[in-house]
Formats: sequence, structure tokens, C-alpha cells
Amino acid sequence: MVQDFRPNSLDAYWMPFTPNRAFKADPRMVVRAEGMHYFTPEGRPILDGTAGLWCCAAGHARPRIVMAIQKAAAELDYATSFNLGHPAAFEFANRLAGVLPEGLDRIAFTNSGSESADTALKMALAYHRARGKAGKFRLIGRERGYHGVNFGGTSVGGITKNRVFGPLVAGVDHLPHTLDIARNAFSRGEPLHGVELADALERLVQLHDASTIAAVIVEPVAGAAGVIIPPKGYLRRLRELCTKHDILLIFDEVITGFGRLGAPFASHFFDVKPDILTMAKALTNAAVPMGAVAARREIYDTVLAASDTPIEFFHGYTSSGHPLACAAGIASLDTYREEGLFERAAEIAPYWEDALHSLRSGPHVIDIRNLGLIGGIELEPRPGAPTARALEVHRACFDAGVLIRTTGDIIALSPPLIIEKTQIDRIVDTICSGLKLVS
Ligand code: PXG
Repeated sequence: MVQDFRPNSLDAYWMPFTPNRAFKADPRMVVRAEGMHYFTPEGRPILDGTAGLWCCAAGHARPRIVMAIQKAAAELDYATSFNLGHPAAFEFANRLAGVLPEGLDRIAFTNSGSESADTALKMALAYHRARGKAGKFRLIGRERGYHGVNFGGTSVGGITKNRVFGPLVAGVDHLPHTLDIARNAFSRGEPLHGVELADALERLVQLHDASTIAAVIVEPVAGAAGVIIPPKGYLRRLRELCTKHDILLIFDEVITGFGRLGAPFASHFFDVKPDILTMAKALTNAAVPMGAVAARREIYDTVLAASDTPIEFFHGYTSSGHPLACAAGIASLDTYREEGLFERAAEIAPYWEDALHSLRSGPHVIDIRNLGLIGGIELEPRPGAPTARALEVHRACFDAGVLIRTTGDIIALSPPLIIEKTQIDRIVDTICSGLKLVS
């Protein structure tokens, strides 16, 4: 179906994380989405190899989710959650508690992954303060980590270009990242080498003293920095060290939550339980923006018990628990469960792995990484023009009807969990052709 699409001007919109000048000189637009596909204004289908941006786990515009949002909008468009309730927020929190790792059953709502990261960090600080340990204020992130763009998440984040906004939050330090192409190139699933990188936390404890450290925040699988899979045993070791030193462990599961690894959460997949867990994106299949933070019950109880004011935690957002988002979230959980999508991701993951690794001998490919329905293909940067090669492959794939995501010289893939084998083949074949086109 050809749509009458006439953008009047591209000037006013300051686009996020986009080369604005280059994009506006040569825009790529989509106007509709359904299932595994986006559609351009001319009606050309684009196979979505990214689930939006790690977002639409059940695929696009799923009728059940669409109808739930429509119904909610007509019924209760908005209600504040400040000292007032509406049933869907409580229902959604309860439903989430049933899917989350056991014990992580006190859930706050936000509107994004960035807000979830900052909320989680503040929860950690509030918890220690409530225990009479206000001296535990340091926050530990990791090199190449991504926890959104608010000041807390930016501070614990470890992507250099995202951090160039001055001194940021004080008292932050970072663990080393775990990408080790020299030892682990072309690993299938979890890389074998690097568990000892978790011991860097011991050094930070020696440097700062455990009595000053509140929390460690990591993505179980790092996404935005280019798909970094944790070495075997690494997350477990980090958990042990956090427990030993009375440091809270926060898993940022904004991309790994809701089946991406073939288990409900990465915490299940790795059998490692954090104290606090952040979510967004597939929380609502991204149909309405929403984030959430789950805390161990003891954290909630401690903060509440220690409070000497009626409000126990001075934090929250105007749209926390927004009725439309809760409706989308409940319908998403129903869809995930009824279609068995987390199990489906686990079943198709070996096929995904084989298909991705068939690109090993492709031009410029220096590493391929995968876990669950995540894939990363790292290219040798073109001398003098880093990122150019990957962007050209991105363009070639889009022109051939496949959407991929690139970050630096890394192609990052995260298709909807409803993907079929033939569609996996199509994505891989299109990337293969794209790689051959670029110099
Ligand atoms: N934490 C993680 C782990 C994320 O991946 C956020 C927090 C922030 O979420 P919001 O909703 O505030 O954007 C994210 C976001 C990429 C890419 O290229 C991924 C994200 C953002 C930008 C680019 O993979 N994820």
C-alpha cells in the first residue's frame, strides 16, 4: 500500500543518537510495522533484525497489545501514582513478580531504561542509609557499560563519548570490560577466558574500602557497546564478591529481560541473582514507553522501616505506572506466555548461532559473538575511517530490505523472538552480501 507521505521539513526534530546532518541529507523513514517487518512510505517491507532497538520481543503491532492500549486510553487516560492508585499498576507489578527471579518482588515503575538505572542507584543508596551505612555511597560501573543517559547512568556508564559532560556524579569507579578478542574471538555462547576480570572488584575494594561502596551495576550481556558476552563464571564471581563485601549487585536487564536469552531474565539464564534488577523496552513490547525496577523484598522493607517521614522514598515520576503502559505490559506478558516466546527463543538459538557463525570467513569480520537471540559481528575498522564500514553495511542491508543495528564497527542483532528460520537465513545472507559490497 502506497502512503501519501510528505514530510514538510526535517529541520525541527533534534534526533537522538543520530548523525542529524547526514540523516537529514539522506533520510530513511518507516511509517508502519507488523510482526517481523517495518514498512517504508512506499510500502516496501523491511525485515527487522533488531526488534526496534532490543524492544519488540513479540514482534510489531501485536493486536492483543494494541487493543489493550486502546481500551485503557478510553477507560482511564491518566492517574497519578502519587498517593493514589489504579488497579492495573498493582496487577502489573504482581504479574511481574511472578516472572522475575524469586525474591525480587518489590517493583517501582519508571518511563525508560535510563530512569530505571537512576532509580536503582538511588534505591541502593537509600537502602544503605536506612541501615545506618550512609558512608556506603560509591557506585561501581564497568568500562563500555551502558545504563542510559541520565546523570547516574551516564556516570556509571563506560562508553567514552557518552561521558563528555563534565564531572558527572562523584564517587564512581569502573570495573574493566570483558571483551577480549585476542583470547575469545569467535566464541560460541559464553567465552571461556576472563572470569578473573571480576576480581578487579577486590582491587576497587582495597582502593576505596568496602565501607564506602554501595553498589555494582552491570549489564549481564552488554548491548549498546557492541554485544559483550560475559566470560563463563564471571557474573557468579561478581555476585560472590558483592555478597562478601556487603555491596548490592544491580543487573541492568533492559535488553536481556523478557526472553532475549531464552529464559525470562539473564538472571535465570546465568543462575545468578542480583539484589536489584532494571527493565524497560520489552517490558511493554515497547508499545508504550515504560521502565521498571525490581528490588529484593528486604531492601523495600528496610527503607520503609527506617523512614521517619510518611513518604519513605523521595523518588518517582509523574507517569510512574501510567495506565496505558500497564495495560501494554500486562498484554505483553500474556502474549509472551501464551506463545511460549521465551522457550521459543531458547529453541531457535542454536540455529541462530550456526547461521551467524557462517559469516566467519566473510570479508573484514574479526569476531562473531552470540547468546540467546543476540548476535554481534565485529568488523575490522577501515583505516582512517572507523565506523564507516559498518554504516555502509547497514545502508546496504536497509536497501536490500533488512534492518540491522551498528555501533562503532560492530553489527548488533536482536530480532523479535517470533523470528522464523527462513528469516534468520535472510538476515545472514543480506549481511553477507552487504559485507562483500563494502571495501
Ligand atoms: N540500560 C541498558 C542496558 C540499555 O541497553 C538503557 C539502559 C536506557 O534505556 P532508555 O529507555 O532510557 O533508552 C538501555 C538502552 C544500542 C542501543 O545501540 C541500546 C540502547 C540505547 C541506545 C542504543 O544497542 N539501550
